[in-house]
Amino acid sequence: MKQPIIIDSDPGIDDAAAISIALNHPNFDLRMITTVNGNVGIEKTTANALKLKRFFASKIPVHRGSSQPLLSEIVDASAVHGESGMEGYDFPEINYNDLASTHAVEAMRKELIASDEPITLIPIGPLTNIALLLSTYPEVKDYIKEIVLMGGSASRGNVTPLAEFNIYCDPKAAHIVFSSGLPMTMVGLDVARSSTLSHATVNELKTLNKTGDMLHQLFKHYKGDDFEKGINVYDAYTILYLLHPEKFEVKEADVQIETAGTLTKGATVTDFNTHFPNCTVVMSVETTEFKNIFIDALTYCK
Ligand SMILES: [Ca+2]
Repeated sequence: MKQPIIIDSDPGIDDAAAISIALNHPNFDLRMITTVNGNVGIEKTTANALKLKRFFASKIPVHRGSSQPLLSEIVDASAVHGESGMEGYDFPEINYNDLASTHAVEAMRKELIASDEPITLIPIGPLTNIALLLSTYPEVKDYIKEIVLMGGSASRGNVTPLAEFNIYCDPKAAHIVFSSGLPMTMVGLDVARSSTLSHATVNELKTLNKTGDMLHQLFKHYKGDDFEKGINVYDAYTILYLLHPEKFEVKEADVQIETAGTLTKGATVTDFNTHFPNCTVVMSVETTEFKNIFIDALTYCK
């Protein structure tokens, strides 16, 4: 049975990998892509989502969302993803007629309450849109199956010693989402670090299909990792976890967000000894298994 999902994203090179699979894999019923300020500003992340929509000639609606975090200052990651946020591939020209007119938060609310079955939300950027959705329309919680997000870390961070980028960008939003009481799965740096895609695997993508070629060119411009040593396709782990949860090691934990710390802002404080877990933390996946499920998922793309 197809899993109904909504992707909330700030594309983003690794977002492009996640979206490619979500748009094309027969196990998913992707209802919409919503965009958020994150890796780059909202105009660019929205343009990048529209580039992917064009690339796949997809009918899935793209809705623009929040242009800044709830309270914190904007931080971006153009140093990692390039000036446009998805540097390295010559995408077809976008057409703003492809952009849906409704705001992301309104569109998610409408889709959720009209859905016959609960929908899984997959945030792969800062959690601003999801926090606004849950605080503005708490009644939508009844229509959300679970939230499977890319963000956080049970150990070290990447943007600061203790904070991962998506959570660091909007810690207040993350706090709202993690305290929502909804079933949560944190797909963070722990699992991404457990199974880096090797340089050889990334090179295999080149000849896999058109999508593999597109991703290979984007990955070459990804400055977050050393391309020669291999890369982490962070956001794609959410989608691959939903396809093959049995391949991943998980642990239950209580995860709280540090919103006020001066050195620790955005840390996901993860307690595995709690009797009151609020979150499933995805810890690891075996490297060869991960490579196989990633490549297999991409074979459904053009
Ligand atoms: Ca992202």
